[in-house]
Amino acid sequence: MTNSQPHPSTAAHFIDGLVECGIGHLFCNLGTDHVSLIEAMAEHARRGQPQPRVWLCPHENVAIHMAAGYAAVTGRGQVVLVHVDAGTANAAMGLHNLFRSRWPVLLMAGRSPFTLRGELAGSRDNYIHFVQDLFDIGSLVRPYVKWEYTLPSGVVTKEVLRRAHSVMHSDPQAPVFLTLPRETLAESWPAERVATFPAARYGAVRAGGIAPDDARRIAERLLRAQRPVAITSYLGRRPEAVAALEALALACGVRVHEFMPIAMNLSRESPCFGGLDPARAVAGADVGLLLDIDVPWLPQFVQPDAATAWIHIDVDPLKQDFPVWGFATDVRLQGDCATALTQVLEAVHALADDADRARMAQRVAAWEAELPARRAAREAAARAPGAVGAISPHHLCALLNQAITRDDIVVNEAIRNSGAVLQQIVRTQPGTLIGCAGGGLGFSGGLALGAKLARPGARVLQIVGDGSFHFSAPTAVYAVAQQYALPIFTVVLDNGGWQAVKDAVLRVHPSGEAARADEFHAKLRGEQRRFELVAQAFGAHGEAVREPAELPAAIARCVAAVDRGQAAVLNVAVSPL
Ligand SMILES: Cc1ncc(C[n+]2csc(CCOP(=O)(O)OP(=O)(O)O)c2C)c(N)n1
Ligand SMILES: [Mg+2]
Repeated sequence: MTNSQPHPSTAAHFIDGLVECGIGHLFCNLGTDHVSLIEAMAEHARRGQPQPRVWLCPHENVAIHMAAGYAAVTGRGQVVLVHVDAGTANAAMGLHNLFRSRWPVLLMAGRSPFTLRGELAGSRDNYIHFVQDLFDIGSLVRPYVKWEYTLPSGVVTKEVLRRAHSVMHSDPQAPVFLTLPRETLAESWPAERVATFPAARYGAVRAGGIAPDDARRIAERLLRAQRPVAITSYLGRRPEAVAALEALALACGVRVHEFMPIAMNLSRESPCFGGLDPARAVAGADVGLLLDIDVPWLPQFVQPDAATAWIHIDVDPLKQDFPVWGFATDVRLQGDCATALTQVLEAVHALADDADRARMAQRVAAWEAELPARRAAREAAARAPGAVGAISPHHLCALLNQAITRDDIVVNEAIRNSGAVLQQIVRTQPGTLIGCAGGGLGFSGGLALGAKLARPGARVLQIVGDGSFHFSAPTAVYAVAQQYALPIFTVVLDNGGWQAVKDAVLRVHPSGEAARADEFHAKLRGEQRRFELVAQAFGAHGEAVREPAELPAAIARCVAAVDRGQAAVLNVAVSPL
């Protein structure tokens, strides 16, 4: 409320609406469109009124992924504020990642003023207001959101915010987009005209369980199966689902596999954990569970047995946002895996007899007996340290595994070295692995910052390819780490460029001209590749290692830096492409 305005501005109502939605953080990159919000925040602060905390992110790529990291760890949707079309365009790639990962984030952008001559407060007063006005700002992000809107009037501010919040939180979760015209934010409304919309009556719609008959039929099939398997990627986004999966796998002797996991779905120490190779999962399976997964295998390389019965339980089984999908299933059920698998387990308990229980226990015991050999194979893969300038990623990741605790969080953007990360850094606790289901590189810095903000007591280890590090807007990442004391530990796997691009060429043209010439246009090799200095420029501890023997001490120094509150970047020269 300013002297000239007897009532609070829409921007002030907007901040109150965010608080009513339980939004505690605003991940922001601001501009001329946000003037009334900035003013209202100052007024709120002066009056001691509650408002979300502002986290300034010098690049939108960081803001959008930081919000996503926080949402991934807490399960609570977050809000990002960016500048008109320019900020929206910068955030759009991140929005692709959030959409594919089903992370709930409300992206908001201001709109250029629509009045030119001072007709209303907030009217155009700057050159850029003419060039940043476009017909269809939503078109920049429409493929990546499930709801978009423009705030039409301050009087509905809280209704629109609640709607955005409830839609993004409803299953399957996804980002939403809201634009805020500058004059609308500036207009004032008496408090009694701006109604409140409580979650109790306007809140999200969550996926539930499955029909009891379906649960019973699945239980019967699992009890009859000789070789039941499950494949998942994102079931572990709900920690409760991890316990439900483990209990069902133990009760029914189900081998659980992952393909492209973006969460910790089952403890890697569980006897039921079957690894990351879908070819091994499908071979000989008689009953298969597809649980919260978008791509269970690559059909060009993996063909399941025709005789396998596939049961698909997923918060999003239709995959409506995939133009083609193409995985044949016999039973398709939409539901929350934590609830559905608990229902199936209860049916199993009701149906199983002593003979069933003994058979399952025997199957699990056989896997239990394989655990030492599995550990030995993992250690063997990590033993050879590699050479100077060509350090083995498995060796490095095994050392990192020793340096962190089971509750620390690993953010994986290791691309072609993801196998080493997933195999050597043994995750056993729900919520300790964050990957990204999208294909937009440069997500891990922001995700790591968001995870650190959400769980300050955990170390957050970001493992990122050199190419992906370039995409992550690293100066912005370490600027945020410094400004807000969010000490993340980044390990850059520098293999001299884009292994993924080289591998892609070789898959399609294995003995073509590019292979013969060894020219894949994938090498990034200037004379200096000092990723650690980028971070040092913004107050982080930075080290580079080319010599395998120097790794343990370097890792220890980085961990010590992180533990005293300073971000750290370890730039490791791994086997080059
Ligand atoms: C924003 C974006 N641009 C380009 C690509 C295409 N792309 C996929 S993987 C890759 C290389 C990644 O390099 P790096 O992070 O070093 O991992 P590596 O392949 O070396 O393991 C590129 C350029 C992409 N996925 N996203
Ligand atoms: Mg690389």
